[in-house]
Amino acid sequence: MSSTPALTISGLDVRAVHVPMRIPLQTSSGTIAVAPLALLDLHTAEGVTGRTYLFCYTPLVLQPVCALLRNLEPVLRGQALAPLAIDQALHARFRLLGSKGVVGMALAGIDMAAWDALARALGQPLARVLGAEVGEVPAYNSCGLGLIGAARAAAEAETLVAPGFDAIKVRLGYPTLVEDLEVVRAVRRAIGEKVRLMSDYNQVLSVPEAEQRIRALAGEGLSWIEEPCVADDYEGYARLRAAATTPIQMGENWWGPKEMAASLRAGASDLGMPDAMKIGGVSGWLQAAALAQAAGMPLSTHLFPEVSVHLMAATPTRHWLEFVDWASPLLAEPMQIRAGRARVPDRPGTGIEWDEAAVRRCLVD
Ligand code: SMN
Ligand code: MG
Repeated sequence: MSSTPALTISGLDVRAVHVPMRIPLQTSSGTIAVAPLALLDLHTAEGVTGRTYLFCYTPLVLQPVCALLRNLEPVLRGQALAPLAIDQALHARFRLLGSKGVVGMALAGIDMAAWDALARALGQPLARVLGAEVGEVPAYNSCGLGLIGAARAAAEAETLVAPGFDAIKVRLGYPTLVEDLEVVRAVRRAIGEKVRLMSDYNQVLSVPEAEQRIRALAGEGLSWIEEPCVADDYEGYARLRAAATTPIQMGENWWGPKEMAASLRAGASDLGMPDAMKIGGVSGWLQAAALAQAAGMPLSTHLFPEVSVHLMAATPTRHWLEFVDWASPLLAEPMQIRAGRARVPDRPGTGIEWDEAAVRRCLVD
């Protein structure tokens, strides 16, 4: 029997890029027109390189994330490529400071790159290494559809379903309930009854406001109402959920599986959608998937579709993959969605390869 040699980490290259977004996203906390991404290349002495990117939300955080990752390179060099062990050791190293925010982002990036390298070394798609089948998962188009008013939202919604999506997400949280309703109805008219429509408030309402708006939206056929209120008010969410008939969705702001567990204990939401980065990379996701399975909670993904498609395949309660094309301009083989479904790429690792010429054009550091 042949065995694959153990791998040893030999270095970490980190690059900062600003990627212009095809459709800028106006949210209730500002417009995102450029995706500030940290690109990671985790090298091994055996010649296998693991890759991933981190979405840093704002250019203000991109350099600190890259600086921390570069500071961690000497810690990683010489370590055996065992993602779970590395993840445990790095979290232990930051126990006194804590590992949310910038620290959590950096550790998740290392974890995702390490799992990619491991899967590449095994010559298998990450999903298969996680024990899953390499198949398809349902995906909704989450590009654009920010707070742009009813007329523009309706027109944009048509362009979002045109490539063959049968589900999209509209951002809400206009100054008034009347405007929220106008936008939902205009988008629904534009896409027809068959297309599923998710909605996202990005935490902008108070609990009493949310109660009122969720009640008013009850007849609009929304697949879910996401993050109506500040994300850590689990008790407030539990009250909303008890009164709501539309499923309440949250999870992109669970920093690690323990926060998810607390949210589940509080009964804060019907549905969950951890973010591959904030939940703690592949290692964190595996815990999240187990929590969701035990709780019987449908789990969707947040951003990072290239990695998340593998994670979804390995999630027993898989629900929807969130598709955004923000990293696509940098990828040699950007993700393709056909008939509303994302395929797990049948390539070793996650399948992320840089288009180096495109990366050079977007470099800021
Ligand atoms: C979102 C996520 C990241 C940046 C802007 C908006 C949104 C989503 O909450 O879930 O897509
Ligand atoms: Mg959201």
